[in-house]
Amino acid sequence: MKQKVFREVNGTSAWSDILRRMTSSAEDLVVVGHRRPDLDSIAAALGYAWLLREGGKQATAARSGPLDEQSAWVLERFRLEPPELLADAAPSFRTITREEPGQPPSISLAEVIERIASGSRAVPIVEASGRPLALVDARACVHILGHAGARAGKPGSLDAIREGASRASEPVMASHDDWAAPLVLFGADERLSDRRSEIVRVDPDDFLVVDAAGRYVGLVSRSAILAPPRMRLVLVDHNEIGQSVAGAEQAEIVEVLDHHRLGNPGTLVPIPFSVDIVGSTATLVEERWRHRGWKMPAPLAGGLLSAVLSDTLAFRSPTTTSRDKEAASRLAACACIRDIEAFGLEVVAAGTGLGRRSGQEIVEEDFKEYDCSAGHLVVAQAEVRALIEVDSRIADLTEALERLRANRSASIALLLLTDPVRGVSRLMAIGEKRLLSKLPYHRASDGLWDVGAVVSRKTQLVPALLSALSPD
Ligand SMILES: [Mn+2]
Repeated sequence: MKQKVFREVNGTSAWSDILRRMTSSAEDLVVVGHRRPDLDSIAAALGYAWLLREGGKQATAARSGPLDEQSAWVLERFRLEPPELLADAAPSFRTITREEPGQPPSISLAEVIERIASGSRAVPIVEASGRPLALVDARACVHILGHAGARAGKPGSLDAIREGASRASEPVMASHDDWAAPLVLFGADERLSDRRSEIVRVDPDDFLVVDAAGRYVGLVSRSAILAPPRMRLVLVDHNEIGQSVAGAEQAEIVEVLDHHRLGNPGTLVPIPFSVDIVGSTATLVEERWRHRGWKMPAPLAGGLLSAVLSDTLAFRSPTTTSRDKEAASRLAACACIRDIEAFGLEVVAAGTGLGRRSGQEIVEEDFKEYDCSAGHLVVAQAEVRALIEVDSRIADLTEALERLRANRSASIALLLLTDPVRGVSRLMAIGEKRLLSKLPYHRASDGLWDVGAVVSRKTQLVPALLSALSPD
């Protein structure tokens, strides 16, 4: 993996600033592709976020996982910055934290009251090390006054308040044990939904937020915890929540631009929703640019061209449409790529192959699940540099596929091993014998099925499987 274009910024200041901004304004959009992103998800997110920004919107491209080798190669080839890594789209405490300067343990009750009188809702008391000790709000101040003066009379009487006030220059922490409630601390990167129930049982309206090392970060209010602003997601190259970034179910889906089967969640309000039968989402992004009549930046055109070529296996996949080819030729002209065919093979060859990845990484990188009357199917796909690469990996891939089948409680699990350059595949399958015997392909001596020129799981393998396994 090329470190140069591999920027993990989630959780650090740059991305957390973006995160906070993204959830603070109704205008901010996050454009994100599917989990285990491929080049189409990466390029479509960049290209569509760019288009939205050209149109005057605030949009940030994100990715829901690490860059694969092909995407890293393409981004470097065209000097494109990768989308930001978005690990979780659910609202976290960080997204609603407000700044309130921490005060030293020596601060007096009088100084705390002065801060509250001038607008602070609560005053955090923080050690020099950053560890928070207490949060003093108006309710606590009144309690301290009444308690301090209780010896001079009934709490709340004039005598008691005068006596309490005479001690207001003492450090507020001196009487800490008398007034402090148990300290509730929230981690900046914790999901609100994981800890929301804890505030039901306690009184305060404000709470302390700490970082992973336990250092004070800021305050959150009860009202923000109960009704947080939600991240506004534009989904590209997928529409199913199950394939989306973690926490997407807690975000607001504001638009979908995709070329896959439908499996979308309902929305409360109508949203722009575009799913079209083309070979890549990058094609749809190019068409949007063209319809606006805007000139696309050359590096972006290069990235989108690569995505069209990657998803269509350089036009060899049966999912390829004339619209993909037309979009590719316009993108190639813009990116100054003269020989699309040759460049397409370069892009496809930049894919990983099996390489040094473990069997488990290979089978789990890209699998989809299907239900039919014969049972539950899990169908993984991996690209190889050449089919011969498979020979030395049959044992560990079989073992990994068996584990995947057990984990997903599937009747059978299949792994389509595709050589995209030559346009051929071999199929590995394990599971219930009654189903394996129905596979519509010839089984070779190595135990794998020879599926010939099948390269598309979506349009070739799965339809053939489903009709063979459950003929009705
Ligand atoms: Mn795609």
